Amino acid sequence: MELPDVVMPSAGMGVVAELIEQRFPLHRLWLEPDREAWLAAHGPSIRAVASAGGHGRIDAALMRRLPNLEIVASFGVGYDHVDAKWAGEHGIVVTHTPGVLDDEVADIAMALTVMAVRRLPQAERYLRAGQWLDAPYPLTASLRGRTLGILGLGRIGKAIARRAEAFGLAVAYHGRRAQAGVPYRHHPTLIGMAEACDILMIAAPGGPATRHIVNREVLDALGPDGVLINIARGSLVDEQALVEALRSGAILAAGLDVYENEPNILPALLALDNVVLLPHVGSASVTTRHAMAQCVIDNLIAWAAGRPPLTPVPETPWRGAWGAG
Ligand code: 8YV
Repeated sequence: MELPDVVMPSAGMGVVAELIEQRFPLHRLWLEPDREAWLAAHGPSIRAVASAGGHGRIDAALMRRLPNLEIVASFGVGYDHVDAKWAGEHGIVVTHTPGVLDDEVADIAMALTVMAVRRLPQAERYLRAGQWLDAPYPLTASLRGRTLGILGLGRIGKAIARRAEAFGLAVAYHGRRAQAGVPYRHHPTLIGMAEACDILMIAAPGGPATRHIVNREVLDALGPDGVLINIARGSLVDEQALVEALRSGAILAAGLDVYENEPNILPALLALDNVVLLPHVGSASVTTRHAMAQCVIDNLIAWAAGRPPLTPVPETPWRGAWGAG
């Protein structure tokens, strides 16, 4: 069987390209000196695109240049960088890498929570600066008696909820509808949950439908003892409103792993002392990134063999092998 060529539009995680290359002829589009000329010459023969994460978009403009495209195998559980709606409308299947990263990301969610509430990065800086020699580190807020409200109780949200229970936190969630068999309190509105909880944990997908849903009103509802944690996508938060809320004391603190315009961080956020900032490392362990990369490859292998891809996104259900009717 002749193996189909795979195009990777942007660099992202090196491990993805390495694994693909062991199986398929791979074209690294970002290394082409004239991308447009390459697409004009080779676009019609390309049936598969792989995304290795990072910040490259796979939009309609790119997919139009590949008129015989059948699959976009994307790295990461979130796929807001892929225009999946357009792909679905044009018979292209998009796959992502759910499940393999839930525990890793949930660990970081809890780590950020403890770091933000107990001011651990600040405490470490205090020690390194020799200030402990002069006085003990100031007392902080506590997790005791607090309620964690999860925005988006999907696979990752549930992994966070299990950890939060072990921490002794009360757990609630907001999503479009109450989920059967879930022991946590459901809040039909985000503002209602923000009012009722102390820590607002964002674990919902990015994209236009959720853009800036954590806004000034939600942050005000969270209140002066409230803490915002985001391990999902920066686009869900109005960052200007967050800066204002942190500056004015409208909320106590925040812990962020993701940003609206990453890797560019608002200078105003960098200047604040009551926010903990991580460089999008939720899933970034060798083990988990490797499992995610393997999931990208497994989807491509299944598709190339005419089998259903393993993890298509809901917008692009598998409709059978190309030409199978
Ligand atoms: C990755 C992620 O860091 O899975 C996701 O949606 O955000 C992360 O696990 C990202 O895909 C790498 O660009």
